[in-house]
Amino acid sequence: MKKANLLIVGMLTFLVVLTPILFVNTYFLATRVVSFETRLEVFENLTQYENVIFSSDDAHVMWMTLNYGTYEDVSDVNFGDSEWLQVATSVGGNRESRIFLKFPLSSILDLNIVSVKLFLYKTSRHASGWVSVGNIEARIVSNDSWTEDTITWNNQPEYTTLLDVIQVTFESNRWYSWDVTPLVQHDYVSGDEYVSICLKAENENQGDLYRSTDFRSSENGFHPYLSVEYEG
Ligand SMILES: [Ca+2]
Ligand SMILES: [Ca+2]
Repeated sequence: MKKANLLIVGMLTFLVVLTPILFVNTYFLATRVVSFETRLEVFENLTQYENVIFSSDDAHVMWMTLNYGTYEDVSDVNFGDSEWLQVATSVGGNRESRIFLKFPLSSILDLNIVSVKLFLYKTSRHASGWVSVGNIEARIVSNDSWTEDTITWNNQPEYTTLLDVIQVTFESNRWYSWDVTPLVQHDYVSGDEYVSICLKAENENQGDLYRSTDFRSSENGFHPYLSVEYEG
């Protein structure tokens, strides 16, 4: 009798403990499936257009970061396989991040390009206590020899002419775009194989103390892309 009681108590305890664990696990699995379906929808919507060019390389480079109260030099670290692309700047000088993107021009159809827009998906992810980076510039990078597996803060290619600047909203989750038409027209006419673009804070080392904005990288399902519009 006692043994049977113990067995029942044991089974009840097991169920009470196990049910919430199973529920939480199912919830997370369901969330993951939904997010995967959303990504697939994004890709299906995009790939039906022949005027979409996905990046071949995407990475951010970072100068220095404050890690649990101590400075860790990451200026030689490569972040090419990161799920995030970060633009950051801080007056205190404990972090500067820039994004570098490269796109193949082999799928450009003809010369009659009317407009080319660069799209990246921004997330609300940010370090605690940091605010939005505010305005983000797209700049020309003429050197296409960098790769996402080797680029670091210390070996980043030089950026030059400003292409476009846009304001991003803090904690927003959505696509943002920059007009990069002149660079793509120029490089395509010059017979260049790639366009390279740098995204950086408009005012590095000015304004609020800590500013950062994260986008999703190609490793995170929302691939940065160019949308090309042709004449006629
Ligand atoms: Ca990457
Ligand atoms: Ca180029």
